Amino acid sequence: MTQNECPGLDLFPDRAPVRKPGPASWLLRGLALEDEAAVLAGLNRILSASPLRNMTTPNGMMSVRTSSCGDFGWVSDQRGYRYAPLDPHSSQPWPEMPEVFYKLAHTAAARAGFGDFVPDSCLINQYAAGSGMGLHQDKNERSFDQPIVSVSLGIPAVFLFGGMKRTDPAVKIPLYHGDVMVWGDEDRLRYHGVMPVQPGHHPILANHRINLTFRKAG
Ligand code: MD6
Ligand code: FE
Repeated sequence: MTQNECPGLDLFPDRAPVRKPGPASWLLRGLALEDEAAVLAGLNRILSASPLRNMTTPNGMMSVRTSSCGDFGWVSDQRGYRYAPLDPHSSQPWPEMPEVFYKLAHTAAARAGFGDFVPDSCLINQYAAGSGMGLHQDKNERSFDQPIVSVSLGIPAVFLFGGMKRTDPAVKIPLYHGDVMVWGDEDRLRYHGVMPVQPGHHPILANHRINLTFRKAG
């Protein structure tokens, strides 16, 4: 059925189950809700082993707090960004990626046409009201053949999805608890960012937004 045969479909375009903000970009609304309890349990387990912390970048302190799981964690300091096999706080390997995280990332990628996504890194970002992330490209990974899978939990945020140049216009995509974004192929190096998060309350994650970003880093 086309949208014309089903006019109700575009009444709430914001809440449509699937949106395509680019030729190889997908927004899968609520996909993470299918395994919500297991995902939140996995998150708690990771954060008790590798707690959230404010990392520094060459431009100063980040407003989001971060941790990681999987074979590689995303780390940043005055020297810049990179993937590292050990948590610099504990000098231990990052917590193992929970099976439910892996399954969610793999399923999301497959729905977006990336059938062989094998993430080895999951970055966890925690946003409080006022935290955001400037427009940037994800280009620290060894190969750009694999997509990025980004899971939103907790209070909503507005995702900025731009073009291949920093100055290209960006579309604003509101992301809610359970939404999953996937981008790859010709969209893999698109600029993206997160607008400063508005104050809010979520029944489980209270006044925070959590973002899980899955990648094949190594
Ligand atoms: C987000 N994060 O937190 C999106 N990219 O919703 C990112 O896009 C990101 O946190 C590269 C490195 C770290 C990040
Ligand atoms: Fe990014």
